[in-house]
This record gives sequence, C-alpha cells and structure tokens, in this order.
Amino acid sequence: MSNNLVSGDYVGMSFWLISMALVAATVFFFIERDRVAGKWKTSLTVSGLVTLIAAVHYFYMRDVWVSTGTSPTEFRYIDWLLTVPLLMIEFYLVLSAVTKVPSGVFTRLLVGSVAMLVFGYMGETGMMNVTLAFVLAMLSWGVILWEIFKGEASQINAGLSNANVQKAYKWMLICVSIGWSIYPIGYAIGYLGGGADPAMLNIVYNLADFVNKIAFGVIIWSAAVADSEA
Ligand SMILES: *C/C=C(C)/C=C/C=C(C)/C=C/C1=C(C)CCCC1(C)C
Repeated sequence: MSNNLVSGDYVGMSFWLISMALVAATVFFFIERDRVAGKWKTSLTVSGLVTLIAAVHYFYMRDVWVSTGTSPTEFRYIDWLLTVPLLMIEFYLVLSAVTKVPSGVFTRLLVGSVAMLVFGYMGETGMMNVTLAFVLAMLSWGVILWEIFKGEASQINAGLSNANVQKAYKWMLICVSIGWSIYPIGYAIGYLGGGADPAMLNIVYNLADFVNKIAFGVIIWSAAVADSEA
C-alpha cells in the first residue's frame, strides 16, 4: 500500500470525499450562524464543531487507511466519543431555544451514548466478546431512543407550540433511529458473520457519518432559518 490515494481504492476515496464535505459543512454552519436569531446560534455552533472535529479525524483516518489498509478504529472511536455527545446536546439546545429543559434529559442521552461507544470499541478491539458487546451497545442505544421517542425529551417536544422546533425534532428522531441504524448494521455484517471485512465496514461507517453529521446539522440549520425569519 502506498501513502497516496491509488486508483481503485474506493474506501480511500470515500474517506477523502467525506473529509472535504465535512470541511465545507463546517464553514457553512459557522457562516450561517450570522443569519439566525440569537437563541439558535449555539445550535449552529455545535453543528459546526461536530463537523470540524470529524473533519480533522477523517484526515488521520484516511492516512491510516491508505497507508495500511486497516481500520482506523482508535481515531474513529475518539471522533465518535467527542461528536456523539455533541449531537445529543443538540436535542437539549433545540428544545431549550424555546422552553426550559431539565438537565436530566441531557444526562441520560450522554450516559446512553458513552456506554454505546465504549461497548462498541470493546467489541471491535477484542476486549469483549463481539456478540455480547453488540447486545450491550444496542441496549445503550435503546436508552437514547427511549428518551427521545417516549421519555421526558419527547414529552417536552409534544407540549411545544413552535412548529419549526417540532419539525427539526422529528427529523432529528429519524436521524438517530434510521440514520444511526447504519452503524450497527455495519458492525453486524463486519463482525458477527465471522471475520471482519475492513473495506466494507469503513465504507458503511463513512456513509453513516456523512448522513448523521452533515444532514443532522442541515436539519437544525433549516429549522433555525425558518424560525428566525418567521
Ligand atoms: C458522528 C458519529 C455518530 C453519529 C456515530 C454513531 C454511532 C453509533 C450509533 C454506533 C452504534 C453501535 C451499535 C448500536 C451496536 C454496535 C456497535 C456500534 C458502536 C457500532
């Protein structure tokens, strides 16, 4: 393997494409921050931080991939450990833009997401049985889904009278349920069916990050602009 992107290395190309899309998204969210009302600015800042942190990790992940052909598992999980809690803060921030939200909402989302990632990492690196780690990570994701579909966060959202926030909340739910399901599917195909295929796994995780970091930010941006202009 060389240190440069070679023709036919589609996984390497996907790392490259997503790195650049993340950089562009970061610039976009930071500039658009000027356009929205004060109460939305923190949400856009956080969206830009998510794509910025991910962009830097993608530069390193791409190097690991093109020079070794192996999965950059450590960079991947460090990135997730920083960006997933920031995505969870967005639920708190978006609701807080229009109402008072108890901090327990964020605490439960944080605990669920950290547990999910710790189990995922332990499974992928062989520190824990891959199947057991999968089950425990799925249950942790379940804690997050419960909070946003049925728990306090969802009840707060249901009681709002702001259609823009509710629209953003609905699409954020779709991201965290359907968009996020791409990750466990990748893990299951990669690890549970016998030997891991690093090319397949990285393409799937890269695609999932594209959707769940950039599109997630765009959902919030779109609600913020609509609500600021209303
Ligand atoms: C920006 C990065 C994001 C949104 C990463 C999300 C990651 C997940 C939802 C990972 C979930 C996993 C499971 C639910 C079970 C198997 C192990 C994981 C960690 C891949």
